[in-house]
Amino acid sequence: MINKIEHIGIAVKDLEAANKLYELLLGIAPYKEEIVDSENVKTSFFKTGESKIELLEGLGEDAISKYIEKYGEGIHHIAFEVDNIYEAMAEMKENGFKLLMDEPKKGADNKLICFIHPKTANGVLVELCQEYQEEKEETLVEA
Ligand code: CMX
Repeated sequence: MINKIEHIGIAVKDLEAANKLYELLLGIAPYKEEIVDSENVKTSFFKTGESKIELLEGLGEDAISKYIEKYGEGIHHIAFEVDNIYEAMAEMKENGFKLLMDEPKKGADNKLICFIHPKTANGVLVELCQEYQEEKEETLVEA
């Protein structure tokens, strides 16, 4: 059901400063920076081998800012990759996990995502994610 840990999400106060730090730590630059409008966060992604790190800065009235206010900077969530998020959500629900949404939504880095409440996962915010490619509209070109 779960393929692997897809990424670890880290809440940071200042994304640009954290990018520089992680560039030094990992010896690589982020492969992507992205604003996720639906979550009101700014993110960057690093890939080292099989593993990914997502840095997240809140843009105001968002989950990351709230988290940092309470706990300070640090590990915010662990994301697990699944092949079929709808099946995974149904199975998790059946097994007693509280899902934070009824339908998956589009997250950063071309993913369909759903979160599991940390109180039902030993205090860890869990993200389920499935690779998602936006279907490109075909442009019909008259011959
Ligand atoms: N990890 C562990 N515990 C967390 C947590 C986290 N990341 N965030 C909040 N909590 C704790 C709260 O401190 C609170 O603990 P106490 O009851 O002991 O005080 C508890 O979980 C539940 O808190 P809540 O009042 O029910 O909910 P909050 O308003 O604190 O929101 C959460 C928590 C997880 C429901 C909310 O942050 C959420 O919906 N998260 C999903 C969306 C998200 O995190 N988006 C940002 C990332 C987007 C991305 O990856 O692109």
